[in-house]
Amino acid sequence: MKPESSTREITAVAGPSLALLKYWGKQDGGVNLPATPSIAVTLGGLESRARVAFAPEGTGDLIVLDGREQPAHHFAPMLNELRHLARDERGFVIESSNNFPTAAGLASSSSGFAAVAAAAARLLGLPTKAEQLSPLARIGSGSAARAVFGGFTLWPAGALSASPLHPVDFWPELRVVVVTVSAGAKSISSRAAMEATRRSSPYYEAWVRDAGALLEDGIEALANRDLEKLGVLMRRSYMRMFGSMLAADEPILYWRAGSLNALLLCEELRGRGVQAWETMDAGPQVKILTEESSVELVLDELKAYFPDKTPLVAAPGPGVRFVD
Ligand code: 2P0
Repeated sequence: MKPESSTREITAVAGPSLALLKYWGKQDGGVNLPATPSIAVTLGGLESRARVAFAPEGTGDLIVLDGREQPAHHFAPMLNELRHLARDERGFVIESSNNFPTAAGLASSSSGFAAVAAAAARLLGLPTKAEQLSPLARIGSGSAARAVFGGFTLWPAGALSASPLHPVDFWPELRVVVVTVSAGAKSISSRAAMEATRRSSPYYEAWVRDAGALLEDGIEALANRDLEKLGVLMRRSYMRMFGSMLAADEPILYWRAGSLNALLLCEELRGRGVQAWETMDAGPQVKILTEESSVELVLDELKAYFPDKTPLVAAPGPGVRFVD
């Protein structure tokens, strides 16, 4: 026991990691080892905030997210690893909140686990550089391995950690317009959906093979800040990811009618020469990559389809950080 630190609490903040090329499926032989390589951008303005303190002596972990108690076993693998590294058996009281919809396909688990990993590591006196947090955050949720870094990241297939590709100010004109088609929680968790795809989709192996083949071109398009080339690759990645899910038994369908409307709008905008390249994750939301100069136009056009919605506009954001 370290009684001197028992009243301390640490707060960390992280933004969600939006995959440009997707992680979908896990390799055997470890926790959340990705079957596919992914590249991603960490979003600014969308935030998960985690406040972590030690639990009263003799009590276990208590985790509350947006006011609701969470099943402790979701967090146990990561928190146990942190305790093991610090040789400290105390439980944690964790209060976490998001300033955007939780569990609806906005990658809240990436930012949430990144923030919890950072705050708990600091509370335990462990090192808290992003590269040290990445393999720990991964144990909580795969995409959190990327969310600890700001800017643009790479997470190779089978890797324990993600790594930074480009810093937050690498592409200042890039914007991500987030259309919240439906704010309810998703029907199936991404973890269960990934496993069902691996287990039952006849297209899973093809998906994994092809995802690897997209990587080199994706890294190059990003290095050149070539939104058109990157956009083409992003579409291949997410469409093929969903192709593998649709072929699962039972089929997995995260899309809603509004998702398709947003996709068709992007197609139409590109036909008019506007750089508007959409991607989707494990939920109905649509994220549109565009340039700052086209944001107003994209928002105006979206109004016709989504008159009662105000899309969020995010830019590349910083990695996990501590607040007083
Ligand atoms: C990604 N997604 O690359 C992909 C694309 C959703 C679609 O990572 O089981 O919450 O915790 O490792 O990271 C969402 O899945 O899954 C995700 P686990 P995670 O961002």
